[in-house]
Amino acid sequence: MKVAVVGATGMVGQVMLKVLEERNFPVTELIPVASEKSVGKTVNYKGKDYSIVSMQDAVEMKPAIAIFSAGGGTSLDWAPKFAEAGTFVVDNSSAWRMDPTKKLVVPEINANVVEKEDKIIANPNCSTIQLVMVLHPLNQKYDVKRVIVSTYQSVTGTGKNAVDQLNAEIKGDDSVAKVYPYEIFKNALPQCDVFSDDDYTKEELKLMKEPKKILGDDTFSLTATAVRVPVQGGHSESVNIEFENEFDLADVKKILSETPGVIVMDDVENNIYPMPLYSEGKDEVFVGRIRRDKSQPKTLNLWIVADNLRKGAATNAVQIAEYLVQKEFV
Ligand code: 11C
Repeated sequence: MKVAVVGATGMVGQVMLKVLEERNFPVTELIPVASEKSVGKTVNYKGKDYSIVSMQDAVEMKPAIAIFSAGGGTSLDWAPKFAEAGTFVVDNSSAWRMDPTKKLVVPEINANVVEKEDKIIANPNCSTIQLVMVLHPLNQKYDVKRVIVSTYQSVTGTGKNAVDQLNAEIKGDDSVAKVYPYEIFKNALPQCDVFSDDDYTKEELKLMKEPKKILGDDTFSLTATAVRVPVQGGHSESVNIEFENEFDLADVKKILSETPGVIVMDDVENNIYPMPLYSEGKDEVFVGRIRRDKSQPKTLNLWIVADNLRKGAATNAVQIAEYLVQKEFV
């Protein structure tokens, strides 16, 4: 089938191509799409070079699926044009996520909400995906009441220029343009993305809104502080979860260890816990440091880590595309 990857030269786009290849997605013709300045250049997919085409040309080629990772503005402008041409769009930007007419999907949790008529399907924010992969099974069993999440987000979440900033600062090179308002090396910035009028960052607002839509449950509350740290890849989250019901710690660990896509790494006697360095390149969500919050009843602390470019972006998007194939929507 014809598959377009929009934003094919970007960090997420490159991982999308890798994930499509690794998972042997049934691509018969790849249509890489990027900005005008990249048109005519090539990207390699399964050992073959494919020429990058413009948006308009890609729409006219009528791909079955277009996986977008090219920013919110591009998605707002172009996703409807692909959809009108009959293409299913899986969109990795924030453009459509909270639109009530669009589905926001983590396949392990709510793939069943997708219908054939849903031509534009939203992929959640990276820090949301790893959070809900753990929250969902626990919510089903113990009913989440309130979540407090603090993130430690890697620079790949910002993009290539941020990786360049970190690497330049590590080398003591001052010539590279700064993406962040401050140095990121040897630092921690309590700011991911820009601030909104209410003094929360956009990233925090995504974390506070998207989980309810994915879980189809607005009965719990959620608050977030998102922090950028000098880590190259892999987002980490310290999460405090209060439940409506009393829980059993061994059962919590059992539930999580039986959740597809989640790996429990929790053996503190042997210093075993998830870390971003070891999540890089992996598709699973890792959870550890699972323990009771001693300050109040029915409350749990845990630590979640995942590769933000894989399960947090490309892998989840490709899984949505796989669901469309599985349901024979394409
Ligand atoms: C970050 N989570 O780490 C962001 C990157 O809405 O898809 C992804 C932004 C998004 O800064």
